[in-house]
Amino acid sequence: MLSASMLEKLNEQIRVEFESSNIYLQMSSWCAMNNYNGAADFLLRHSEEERQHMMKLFDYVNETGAMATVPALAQPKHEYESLLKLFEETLEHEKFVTSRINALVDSALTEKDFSTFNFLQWYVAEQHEEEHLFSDIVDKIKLIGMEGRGLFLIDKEIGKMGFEG
Ligand code: OFO
Repeated sequence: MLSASMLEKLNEQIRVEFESSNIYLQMSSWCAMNNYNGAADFLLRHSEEERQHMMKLFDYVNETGAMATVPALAQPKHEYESLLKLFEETLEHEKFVTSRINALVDSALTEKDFSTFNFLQWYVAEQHEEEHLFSDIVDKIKLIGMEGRGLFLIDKEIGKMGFEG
């Protein structure tokens, strides 16, 4: 059984994952409009992954007998200076999500809520993967550069990334 404070925190994390899904969906749209079709596909897939992260939390909360709540969501920003800036923002966003997961793990441990602590380990591993993935993309864009053919190649490369989830 979840404590009232743990329920509130898990519902808040549901909102964070839901917003992540929408942020990446909006980014995908910006990429499609700017003809970065590889990045658009990648971000669309990632948006779906974030929805799955949200649903995993949603199911967990409901399985405990408490009620997961569907949150109100802020509209994501929809203007980006460049593909590099956009992916730098994804990396910053994932670091923010990691800090939220870490705070949740800390609360679960403090409360001796070992079931939630155990459940959250999946997210700890996932955040490690995601920070690595986005940091890799930012490094690749910087390395290949955004001039002419470089931009075409990096977009193609991004389109192939992250399929393993
Ligand atoms: Fe991209 O992170 Fe969810 O958890």
